[in-house]
Amino acid sequence: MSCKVECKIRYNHVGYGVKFPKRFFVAVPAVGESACGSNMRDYAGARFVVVGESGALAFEGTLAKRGFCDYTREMVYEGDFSNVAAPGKYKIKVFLGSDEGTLCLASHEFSVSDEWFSRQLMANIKSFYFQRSGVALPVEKAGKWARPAAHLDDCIAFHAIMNREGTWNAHGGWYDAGDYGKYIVNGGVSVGTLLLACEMCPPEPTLLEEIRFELDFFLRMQDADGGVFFKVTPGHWDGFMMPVDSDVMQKRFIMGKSTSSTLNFAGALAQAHRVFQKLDPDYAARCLAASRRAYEWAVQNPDADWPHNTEGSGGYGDEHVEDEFFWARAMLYRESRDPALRAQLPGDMLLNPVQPCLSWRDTHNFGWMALALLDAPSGADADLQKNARTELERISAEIVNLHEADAYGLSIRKFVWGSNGEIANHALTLLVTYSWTRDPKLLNTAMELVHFVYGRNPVDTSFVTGSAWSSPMHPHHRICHSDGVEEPIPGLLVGGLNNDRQDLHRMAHYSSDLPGFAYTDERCSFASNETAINWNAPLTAALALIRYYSLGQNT
Ligand code: 9MR
Repeated sequence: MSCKVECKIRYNHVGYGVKFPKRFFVAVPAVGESACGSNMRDYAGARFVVVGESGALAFEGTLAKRGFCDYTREMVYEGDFSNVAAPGKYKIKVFLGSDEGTLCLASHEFSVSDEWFSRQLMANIKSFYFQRSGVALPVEKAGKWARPAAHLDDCIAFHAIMNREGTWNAHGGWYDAGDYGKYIVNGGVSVGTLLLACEMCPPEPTLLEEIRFELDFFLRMQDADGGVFFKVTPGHWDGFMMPVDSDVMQKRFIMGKSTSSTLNFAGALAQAHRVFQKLDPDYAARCLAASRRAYEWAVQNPDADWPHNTEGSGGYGDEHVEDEFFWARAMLYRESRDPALRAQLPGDMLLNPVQPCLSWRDTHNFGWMALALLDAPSGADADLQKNARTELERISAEIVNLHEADAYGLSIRKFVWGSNGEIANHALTLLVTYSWTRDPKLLNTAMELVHFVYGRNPVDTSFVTGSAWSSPMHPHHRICHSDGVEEPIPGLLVGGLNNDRQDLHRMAHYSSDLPGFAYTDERCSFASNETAINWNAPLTAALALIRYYSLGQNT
């Protein structure tokens, strides 16, 4: 017998790590009648079981109340089955009936394993490969998502707003999201986030390849004077067509050269020096020199505006570049120990307080993390590092407190465009702090946040394409909708809950007005169902670090 009211079971649809706490939720709406009893009924103490593949009982327990969720108007209960530690496939069954023993809820099969960290990590890394622009993706690597080279961008004109003759080679790099734009602001935070994972744990070779693909594009985007162009944009927004067809329809242009894009470049390229130093010293030196030239340009041009043009590509307009200056200076200082840069860091720290997370707009934490991860600091640098670590510890404690106070275990308090990226970024902040504190609470909370992304959420969706039975099938992603393949490209994280619903005019069908249900798996829903590299990057980094710190190895 199943439940007539919408009592819902919420769990990670992919799985739980062997050594981690394992919790699922039962959510009971605050309005309406229930076959399991009225809404006022307290389900604390209701029985649940966890069964293995053969149906054998693996665990038996009772629900405990977590609290009321105001963004879904549900009472949320929790079942803890952390004791199930044997790797395998399991299902949860919950008995909510007034008549003891009545089954109301059952989960799909999920795994208890450490293997899924690697599986999802590799899918995430591969999604950056699928975002490659300008090159063919052969069948041997891309399977049914193979496609021919298009958008070569190796000889494109400057957009009319730049009033500049000639052409430029802006070949390569990743498409930003579901659109075909290539942006330095946003490319910077994405590649910087992935570089962070690479400097904190031994990197996957394929991840390094992808990072280098983007960095090569970055290097091409630097002008002769050191400034860095803002973006490569099509003249108009592309329809839902493949890149080869877009090439037939319209031209692409270089647009803008701003302080923000130049500093994104400087920060990311200085960090690239750190990661590639041992692997390819010449390349690393080239990255560092390019970073320095970009930084000098930004110092000379601190108010160079971004192109206020959103016909064909997104804005990524940022009025505050103090945080980008901090990012660039801290990363450059770490690589060069230049005293002139050092002298400005205390001021940067005052001006750019630590944040719960990174975003394309707020890059403060790259500065804080660079200083927290200084190697072998001595004298005044040791104080700098101590200060940075203390601040990151403070913000991490806040994230943990927010997580503990929320019925779904979330540390964010608003659902904005790309909330899944924000959640993954909170996890990343915790994991960076974990790298020196080794406080298990930080690692466990990071994992709890990741559970939301993979299904333990109010909309019962594992937000990464191809990850589970509930994954998005209709992401707002041009290639996914025009490649003739039914399944979307795997490993793409969609934006997720977004209570601002900027796509209502496109007839997106949200199931409820409540913030906690502001997601719809429809192509038109660019506000909740688009994918973007800056959301995928922190999830990739979080998975790599969770795997590394929980298994102490890379497999
Ligand atoms: O992620 C961006 C979000 O923070 C902004 O509010 C939104 C509107 O400016 O733009 C989002 O970024 C989009 C970009 O402008 C164009 N490519 C797709 C990005 C994800 O939707």
